[in-house]
Amino acid sequence: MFSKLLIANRGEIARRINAVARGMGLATVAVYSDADQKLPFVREASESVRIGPPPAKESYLNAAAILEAAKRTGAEAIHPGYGFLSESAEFARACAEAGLRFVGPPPEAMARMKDKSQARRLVQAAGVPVVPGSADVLPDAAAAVAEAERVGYPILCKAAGGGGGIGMAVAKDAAELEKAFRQCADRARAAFGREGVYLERYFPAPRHIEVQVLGDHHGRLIHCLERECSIQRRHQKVVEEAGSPLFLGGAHEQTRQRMFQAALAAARAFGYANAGTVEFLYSDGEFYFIEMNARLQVEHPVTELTTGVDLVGWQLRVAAGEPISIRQEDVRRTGAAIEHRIYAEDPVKFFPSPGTITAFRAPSLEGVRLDAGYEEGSAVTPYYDPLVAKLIVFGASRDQAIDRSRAALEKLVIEGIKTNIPLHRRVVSDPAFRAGLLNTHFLEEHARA
Ligand code: MV4
Repeated sequence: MFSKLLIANRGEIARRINAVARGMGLATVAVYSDADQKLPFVREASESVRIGPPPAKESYLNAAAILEAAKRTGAEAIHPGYGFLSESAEFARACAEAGLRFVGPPPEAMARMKDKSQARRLVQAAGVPVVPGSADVLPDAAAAVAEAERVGYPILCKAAGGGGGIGMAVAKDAAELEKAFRQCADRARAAFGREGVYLERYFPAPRHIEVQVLGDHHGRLIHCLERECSIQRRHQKVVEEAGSPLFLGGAHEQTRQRMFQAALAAARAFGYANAGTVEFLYSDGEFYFIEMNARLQVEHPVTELTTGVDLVGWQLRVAAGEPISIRQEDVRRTGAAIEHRIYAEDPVKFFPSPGTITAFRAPSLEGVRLDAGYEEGSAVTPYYDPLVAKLIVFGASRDQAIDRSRAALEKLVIEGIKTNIPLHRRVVSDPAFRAGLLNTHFLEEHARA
């Protein structure tokens, strides 16, 4: 194991990685922008290095400054967290060239996943079910219309350079597809500098279910069961659970097992190692691969709490070259866990709501944990993701987890900024949520103010 880890991230995930690393006896280096100097993640690390002004491009995305900080402090490994440089194959390569361990998959695997159309082809060839769609990106709107005749409407145009829903455009017929194709290409060019667009049959109200995988550099690969992340707004997840309520009481067990096998096959096709997530859509009894994420996910704690697998700890051990010693048959779920993402946003208009947190009181309740990037007196600035905290709740059953969530959300106090806590209170009081009747449009139909 290496002895000093640089954490190339901020907020709650930097604190979480720091806590795990320190617990394993490692020294840690925090890097921070001028906007974050007073945040707890900076203070809690063994040492800290300023990397630049507030804009992410000049700080948390500034690979040169981060590598320089690693060199100066003698760090031997870099954990990128999520977002920022976590899915950059170039950064992973630059780490290797600088003699540093990148805590993540091999750069080659990251490169294979980056183009979402190429990723589709690759996993399909490995026998993984994908959404019916085009085999490749299409040269123009006319080619898209021709291809759509084969695939069938409604059609969803997706940006190959993207992922996470950026640039997607729906079309119900050929006339709409002409427009949707151009719109998607334009958005892709603006967001990623590449305009490749591919087609998929559009599912109007799918569930989003994902499978956690964990591989090492010795050919071992396991999955750590599923999470359901259907409750989202504009591609921002809001509530995540382990396991999926779809599978409560042993329902659809064969489908679930096939999904796990598909996730392993996809990860193998990419040559994956370290922690990753394979995303599926589920609709009418069938599941379909949509993309794989080459990083630790925001919602990983619900998997840790229900399987007992220390994902961050294993990320570090795998990066140090250790083999995974967990056997697949020993990965079993106990209980249920729910994560509520608390965002600094206006609960009605959903605008970001920066400001200073004047009161921050976490509930002290059985099975309840708050992973926060901020504390009382902290400034939430407009430069980064509006996530201020994750309320993570464990219960022996899903019903108990929901009851605990309700109690915790009643007690949770964050003042000085607007947050979406009221939205979470409505979600956990909604009969459809209790019944596990989820899809990606849940918030348009339920838990309304
Ligand atoms: C879809 C879809 C319906 N049909 N693909 C959005 C994020 C990206 N990872 C894939 N996404 C979707 N792909 C087909 N063919 C609906 C979504 C989608 C979605 C997926 C997961 C979680 C939330 C979502 C919200 C809206 C749309």
